[in-house]
Amino acid sequence: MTTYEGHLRGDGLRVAIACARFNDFITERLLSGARDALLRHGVDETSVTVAWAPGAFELPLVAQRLAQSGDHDAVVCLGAVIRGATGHYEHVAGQCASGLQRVQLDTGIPVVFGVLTTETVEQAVERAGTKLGNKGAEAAVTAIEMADLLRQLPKRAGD
Ligand code: INI
Repeated sequence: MTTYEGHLRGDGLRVAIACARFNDFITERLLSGARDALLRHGVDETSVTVAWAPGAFELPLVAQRLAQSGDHDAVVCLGAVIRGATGHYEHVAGQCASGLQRVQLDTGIPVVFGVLTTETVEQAVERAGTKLGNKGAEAAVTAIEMADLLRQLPKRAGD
């Protein structure tokens, strides 16, 4: 039996973070959680790149460029889509999620969905470093696990 499992080994990894500026009182906390988690798991600070997007809707395009560059082993995407604050919540959240999934499948680079989708500002605050942890940190840990897993999995035929 062959088993593959990603481990939380950040040494040698190059990680990009795409962060939405919309609701930045939340996304800055997600970014801080993500950065801390990367460094605590051995990612070198000089190997972390941050790109700011205007909002969650723009994250897929930014993630695509970062993933296509060949300079990063994983892309962590951070944003906060809060229903109370928008009538087009479904469009922004849905297009962001499906766009990011498309980017990871098209590029073969792990793209992690660290975008909060909540009903209220309070729920977003709870997930950005208070009661319910920090989803930015969780996304960073997922990126490390996925990058390590992909290092081990068989390469595509022809690569
Ligand atoms: N962008 C977000 O990241 N979060 C939101 O809650 C949000 N709301 O409320 O509308 C939001 N809108 C902006 C959107 O992401 C785009 O930047 C904008 O539509 C321009 O394309």
